[in-house]
Amino acid sequence: MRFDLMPKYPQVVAHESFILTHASFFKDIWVIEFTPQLFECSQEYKTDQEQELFVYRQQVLVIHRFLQNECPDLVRSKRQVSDDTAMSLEVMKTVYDNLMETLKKCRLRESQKSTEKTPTTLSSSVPKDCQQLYESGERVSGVYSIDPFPEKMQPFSVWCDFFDGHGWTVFQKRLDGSLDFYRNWAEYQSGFGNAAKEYWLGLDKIYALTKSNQLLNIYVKASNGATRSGTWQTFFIRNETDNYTLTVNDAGYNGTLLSYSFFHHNGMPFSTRDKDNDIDARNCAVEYHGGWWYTDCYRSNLNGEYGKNDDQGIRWVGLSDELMETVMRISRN
Ligand SMILES: [Ca+2]
Repeated sequence: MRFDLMPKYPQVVAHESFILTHASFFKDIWVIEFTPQLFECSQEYKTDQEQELFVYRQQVLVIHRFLQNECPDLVRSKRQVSDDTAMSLEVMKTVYDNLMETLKKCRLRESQKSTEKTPTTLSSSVPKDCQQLYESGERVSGVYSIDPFPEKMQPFSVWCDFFDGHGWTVFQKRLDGSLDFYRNWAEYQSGFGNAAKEYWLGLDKIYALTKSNQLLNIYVKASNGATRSGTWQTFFIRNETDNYTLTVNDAGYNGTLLSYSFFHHNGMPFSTRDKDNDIDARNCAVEYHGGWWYTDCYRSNLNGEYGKNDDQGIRWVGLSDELMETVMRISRN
C-alpha cells in the first residue's frame, strides 16, 4: 500500500518511493516502518506469492525489532526471523501471527504498568518546603518532611510554622539551651539538633531552600519576657564555594526588631570556630562562641551561648537583655 506521509509524524522522512510496511499504535506512539523503494524491489518478485512473502518478511522484521526494544523478555527466539529467506509463506504467516500475539501481551503489560504507577507517584511526593504544605491546606505547626531538591537530596525533617498566610520553614530554633551551638564548620554545614526541639538545619539545606527568593522571619523572646519579630523581603545564602555568603535586604522590612542588627551582616561569608572568614583580627566565632556571618564581629549573635548574659550570649543589638528563645524561618513570596 502507498502511504501519504502525515506532518503529524515529523520523524518520518517523506519520500514518494517509500512504502509503508507496518504500522501499529503503541503507548501513544505510531510505530511505523518503511522500506525504501520497496515498490521497485518488489518488481523483482515475479509471482504474487513472492511479493506477499516479501511484505510479510518486512513486517516480521519490524515487529521483532520493536519487541526486542520494548519487551525483550517476551521475544525468546531470534531464530524465527534470522533465516526467513528460506521460509515458506505458510511458515512466515505463523511467525507473523505469533509475533502479533506477543505484541498484544506487551501492550497489555505496558497498560497495566501505567495504571499501577499513578497512585505510587502520588503517595511518594514530598513537599519542597513548608509553603507548599500551606498551599495544600496544612495549618498545624509541627515537624514535617520536605525535599527542595529531589534529584540531589534526600527528604529531611523541619519544623513548619503556619501564620500570616504562609508556611514557614524553620532553619534555626533556640528554646531552652538543651543543644550546644558552639560547633565546627562541618556541623554548621550539615546541621545539628532535632526539628521537634532546638536545631540548626544546616547551611547546605538553607542554600537549597533559598535558591528562589525567600522572605525571612525572625522571632525572639528576651529574658524579661518581651517578644519581638520582623520580616525581611529578601534573604538567601550562596553555596559552599562562596562560604554561604549572606544576602539580606532592608527594603520593605516590617517588624519590631531593629532590622539593622541583621542587615549589618549582609554580604558576609559564614564563620565558625575552625573557619575564620570574618573581617576582624580576632576569630569572632571563638570570641563569641557561635557560628554566624560575623563581621568585626557582630550586631546579632543568635547562635551564641545559651544562658550567658554577656557578649558571648544570644544577642540582638537594640535589645539589652539576653535572648531565651529565637526562631529563624523562611517562606516563598
Ligand atoms: Ca578574623
